[in-house]
Amino acid sequence: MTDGSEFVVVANRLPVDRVVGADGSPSWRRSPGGLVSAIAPLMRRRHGTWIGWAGSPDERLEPFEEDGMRLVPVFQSSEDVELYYEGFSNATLWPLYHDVVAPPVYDRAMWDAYVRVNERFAEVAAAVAAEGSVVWVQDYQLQLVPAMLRKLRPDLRIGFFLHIPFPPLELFWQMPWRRQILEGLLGADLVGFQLPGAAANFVRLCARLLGARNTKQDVHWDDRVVRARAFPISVDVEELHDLISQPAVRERAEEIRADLGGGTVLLGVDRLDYTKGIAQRLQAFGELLSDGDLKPGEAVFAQIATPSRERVEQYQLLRDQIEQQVGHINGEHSELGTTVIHYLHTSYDRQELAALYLAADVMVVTPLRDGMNLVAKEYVACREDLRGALVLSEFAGAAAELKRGAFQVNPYDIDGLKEALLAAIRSTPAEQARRMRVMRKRVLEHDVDRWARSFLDELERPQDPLPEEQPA
Ligand code: ADQ
Repeated sequence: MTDGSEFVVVANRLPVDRVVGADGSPSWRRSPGGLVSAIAPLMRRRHGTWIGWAGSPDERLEPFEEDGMRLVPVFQSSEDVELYYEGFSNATLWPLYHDVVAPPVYDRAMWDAYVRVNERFAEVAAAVAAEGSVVWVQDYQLQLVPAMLRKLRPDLRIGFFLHIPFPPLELFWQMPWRRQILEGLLGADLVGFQLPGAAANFVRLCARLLGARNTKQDVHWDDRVVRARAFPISVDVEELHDLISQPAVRERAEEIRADLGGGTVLLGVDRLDYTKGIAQRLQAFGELLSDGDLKPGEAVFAQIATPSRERVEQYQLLRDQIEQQVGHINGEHSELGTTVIHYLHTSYDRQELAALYLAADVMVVTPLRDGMNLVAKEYVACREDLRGALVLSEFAGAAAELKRGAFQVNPYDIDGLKEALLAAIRSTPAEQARRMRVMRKRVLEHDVDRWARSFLDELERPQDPLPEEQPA
């Protein structure tokens, strides 16, 4: 145990994807994204280990080194993927934690798989962590790991961060295994959330459901103080700056604008997920064309939707719904040579994504509920030219930080959405610059590196003593 790792990250997925070269030989490539780039330098400095699934079911892999990190694969059978990942994680927890915008499935076999796979992750973490080291568990797929790991290794300092919203008591109460989930999280020393409201929901639930003593930000549990705090996640500002400084990316942005016909470019970039409010924003855009407020060619909507969770039923239904809607609006309003909505069901590399952000006059981010939403912050980070407008849902976590600069909307209010889209389309360069400056100040000062450091600083702060019990 003593020659184990001093810093361990536990996440559902490893931070690498398998790629197959031209000669057919497989290798690993670091996955894109802020979480990986924020944590990778810390990993190298602290001899870190990342524990997670490598992405292919039924495959047993040995630990390996990649990009200065030690990676330890956790096995998942096809059945585990179906019941634990697609099932309990994405058909139960995901909709429940996002305001039940789709009905959660409560299935006992899925729950059993969730327990079993969480146990497996905890066992692997217990085996690789050095005495007294720091273990950082990520996200909703692994909420039971903190308590399971503490039981195996009480010497560890355990942190947990939830990337998605944490629901209010009235919704969480539905969960048949509500007690077990709270007890799982309470195994951590620090439970991190995107927003203070989510941390408050958690503290309140622990008091009501478990009868745990608490202060505003702490829960007293099992002779320990468990801290609940907010750490709003952010983007890798430096990486985005490097991307948009590449001449090829700038040229590509010009090319995209020309290909889209020269009108005002509205852009949506999302995983194809029912929480993202894609249908609402397309409906608002379609109605602006029907009402005559916008003419075909005057504005064009590019909606990029990354394929996501394609074996989960709600996602298949959503894909059909969006494709029908796009077909309908294009059929009504497009003219020969002028398509009003460009819908691309595909994933792009970071260069292309940065070029799209530079090409967009209006970035449309309208989730019905979102833990944070990095796309909104990526757009802001890329607009060093102070041009462009952000239309942002008040139900995205990012709204707490960006509300002064964004055109804020309630995505359920289609008329309000139409007004905000028009206001953004018609905003002057001076107004755009004023708004963008405020948003950029926030994002540049609070990047993903600061997020990771502030979480770990709080986790490594010495334990608070448990306050004396007050006589009744
Ligand atoms: P997501 O729900 O995946 O994340 P988001 O925060 O927007 O949502 O992150 C998506 C990431 O994928 C962004 O970095 C974006 O650039 C990238 N991406 C999106 N579409 C893409 C495409 N077509 N091609 C390539 N890349 C694409 C969850 C929570 C969020 C929270 C994050 C981080 O749901 O609320 O902000 O985790 O904590």
